[in-house]
Amino acid sequence: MRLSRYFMPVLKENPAEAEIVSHRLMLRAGMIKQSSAGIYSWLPLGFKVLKKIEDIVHREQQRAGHIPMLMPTLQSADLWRESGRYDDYGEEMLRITDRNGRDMLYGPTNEELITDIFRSHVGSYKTLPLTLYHIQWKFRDERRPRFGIMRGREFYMKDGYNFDIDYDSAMHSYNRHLVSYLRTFEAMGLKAIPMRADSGPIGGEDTHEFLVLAETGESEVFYDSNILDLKMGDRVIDYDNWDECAAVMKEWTTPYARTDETHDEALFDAIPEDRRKSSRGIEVGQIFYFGTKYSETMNAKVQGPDGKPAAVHMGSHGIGVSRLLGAIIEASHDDKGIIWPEGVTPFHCGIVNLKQGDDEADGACETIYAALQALGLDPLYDDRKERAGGKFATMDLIGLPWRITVGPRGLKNGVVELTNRRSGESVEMPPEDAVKKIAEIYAV
Ligand code: P5A
Repeated sequence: MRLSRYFMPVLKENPAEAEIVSHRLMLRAGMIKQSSAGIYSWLPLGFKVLKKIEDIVHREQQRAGHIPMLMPTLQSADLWRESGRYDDYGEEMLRITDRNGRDMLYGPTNEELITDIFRSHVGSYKTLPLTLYHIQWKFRDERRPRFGIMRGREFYMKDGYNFDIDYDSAMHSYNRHLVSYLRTFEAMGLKAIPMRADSGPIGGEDTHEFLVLAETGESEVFYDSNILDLKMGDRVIDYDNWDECAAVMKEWTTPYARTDETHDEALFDAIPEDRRKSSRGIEVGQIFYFGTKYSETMNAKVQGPDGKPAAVHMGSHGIGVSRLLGAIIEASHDDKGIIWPEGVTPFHCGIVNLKQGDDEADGACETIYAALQALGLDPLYDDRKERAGGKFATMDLIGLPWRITVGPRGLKNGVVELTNRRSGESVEMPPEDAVKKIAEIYAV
């Protein structure tokens, strides 16, 4: 993309309404625009990162054997009356009446809708286990939408639902989700810690939240610092292997890690003092096992192996896809702007032309731009007639992990400069080597 033809309305001033750094930087980088309280338009740069995050979520879900689909945003109130949650959900639910006077709602979550789909089409335990998921907009009429897309009213969520014949199989689904979530967050360059939590309006007893540590987080968390050393890395996981998934679950849930809702002082005090940590965290995902809560009330039964009807065991599993942008920025920025991890960056690298209009500089930039594109990479070429300082400030603000700087002085010696956004380190090299280096980084 050529910046001169892109739509990236960068703000020079700090927007007064932004209380936390991620909100401020997303507004300043022209990624989002508020349309009303807690509801945002995703401008091209923000939309690009949202899609990158969504792609990682899809990839890891499908690796785990979960099946993608799409359910609507608007749901019939009748299904929620069946489960008993229509009244329970309270003021967070946006209720709508259609032209025929039918009660509808903008879905805050989809347990009822998926249970209805399941009971309409599945009659036998032989179809199980089954996990369906989608990534769809949700609406929760939060009392205090704040921090930009971090606590929105309209937000983008991955929500998945498992159907199993019994408790043991459902526990494997729970463990499998935990493993896939660990991998998902790591692929985004995030450390998200699973913590025993409270199930709230979704219900059930077993639930873990995934928290990214950040001062601006809304949750108070307590943990054993040993958990920070754990990593999924590139280990190969057989998602059908119950023991393997259970072992990962055990590894990650053995060190103490809880939110304030389930915090246990006695257990916490048993940890050696130097490892006892408390801080704030951003909840980027949550997994639930709630057994037959919905299958009983909504009569979602299948014929079991003994020929008798059995209510299926269910869980639901959510990732805050839009919230993740904020969480990543909170975890990865400096005083100049965002620093995107390579896995989610909107463009693979920036190209800064220090002297737009200079034949040699323009020519070298065009060659680099074309070479990167030919490799299937997506560079952002700042081809505007602007001062170098302004171009650097924009690149730093929008946080592309790599920048290639091209100017007449370097070109005289046959070199351009490759700069890492995080370390600030610059290395001079011939233009072809810079392209090769970027290709290596993104393994193309
Ligand atoms: C699990 C999937 C559920 O709704 N039902 C379907 C279960 N879980 S949850 O924890 O309530 O939400 C899942 C994730 O969505 C994000 N989230 C939000 N993001 C932005 N703005 C909000 N107002 C908001 N509310 C929830 C969180 O990341 C949460 O973990």
